[in-house]
Amino acid sequence: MRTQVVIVGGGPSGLLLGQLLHKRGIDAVVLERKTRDYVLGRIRAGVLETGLVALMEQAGVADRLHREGFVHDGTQVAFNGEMFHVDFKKLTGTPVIVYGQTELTRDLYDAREASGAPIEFEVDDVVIHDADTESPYVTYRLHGQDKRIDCDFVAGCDGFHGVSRQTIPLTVRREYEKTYPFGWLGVLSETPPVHDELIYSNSERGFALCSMRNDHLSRYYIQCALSDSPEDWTDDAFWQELKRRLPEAVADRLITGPSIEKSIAPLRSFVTEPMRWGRLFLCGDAAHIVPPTGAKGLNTAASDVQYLLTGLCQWYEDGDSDGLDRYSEKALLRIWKAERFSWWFSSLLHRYPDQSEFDLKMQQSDIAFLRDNEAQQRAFAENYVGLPY
Ligand code: RFL
Ligand code: PHB
Repeated sequence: MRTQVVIVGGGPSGLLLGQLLHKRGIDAVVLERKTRDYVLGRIRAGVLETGLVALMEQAGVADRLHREGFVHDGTQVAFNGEMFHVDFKKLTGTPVIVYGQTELTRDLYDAREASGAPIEFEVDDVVIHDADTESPYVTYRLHGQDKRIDCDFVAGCDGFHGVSRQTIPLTVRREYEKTYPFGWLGVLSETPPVHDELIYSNSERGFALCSMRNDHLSRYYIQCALSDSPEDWTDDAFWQELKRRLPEAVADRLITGPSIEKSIAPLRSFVTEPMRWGRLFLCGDAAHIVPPTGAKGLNTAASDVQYLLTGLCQWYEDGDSDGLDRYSEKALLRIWKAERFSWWFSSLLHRYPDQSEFDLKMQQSDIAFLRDNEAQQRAFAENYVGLPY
């Protein structure tokens, strides 16, 4: 088989790229290791920048997002039992949209299915060959059969644990990583959200986040030890701990209920450079990871997709390689800024095991500065709603 672009990974990056290419008349085959239901069972991101929303519009898959997504004009930050508001709309003119990654991925799967564009699920042993030549190809196994696709380009959209990044030789690849000494315990519950905006809370017992998916579905997180497992936490223990980490007035309003999902995610900052090797281009979590504190993971994947789409369209439509040649440089410039923001916002809100009294004072005054200084709030808001592409 032959196609123009093989997309390894059918998560949000791969599906969005596939749909945008399809709209521009460029053929792609998506290869996904898991089943559709498995991918849709992963509860992840909830906050979309308007840049990602614009790409969903361009892909023709934004109708439900506009109908069901919540427009958030700001966010709440809590510390010392108080809470303050950062007004994104006033400071930047731009809101964010709260719409689950699960739903966005479902919309993209439905669109791919409706368009008849090829996607193979449950593929094994994907290997990318000759990426540093003009004739790359990809081999894999599907239901026990060996398959091969020849192509012009390979998009590595297979997440942090995928094969694409590993295809780039270690002599070329440079990796930057920071791990954090805690995780996030997340709970999804069929209860109304406690507030109409997200609440990011710094408390002496550790970080907490109140988020949502819709009017009757809430998503809450608390900082936990890396050694914890979800089974260690009964629903009761989770709700009690969450309440202790929120201002009293908020805790009193919190409606609790049985969890319908409970999981722990470690926090990591990670970037690989370059994001291109020959005709292989890395996109999304395959190339970089941020701690979820600034809600940047899915949104940085989207800017990669935009830069790669532009490069591929220039190549196919004008025979110009400039966009592809500059892909890695352009993508990384934006990625590192999102890495900085996510790292800073994480350091503002969590308790670290080795934090001294001095460190705590610094953290408290950093938050107070954000509360009291409009320039700082604007810088925060610009980062949160998404820096320009
Ligand atoms: P994904 O979603 O990991 O998808 C990669 C896909 O590739 C498949 N795959 C393979 N397929 C074929 N062959 C192989 N060898 C393969 N290896 C892997 C996988 O099965 C999978 O389907 O990466 P992608 O598409 O780059 O998307 C990235 C986002 O999923 C991620 O950045 C976000 O979820 C991060 N994130 C958040 N991002 C936001 O922008 N806003 C948020 O509010 C937000 N909250 C979060 C988050 C991530 C979290 N966790 C659990 C990591 C909250 C959490 C808790
Ligand atoms: C979520 O709703 O899952 C969510 C929201 C904001 C974040 C991280 C996760 O910063």
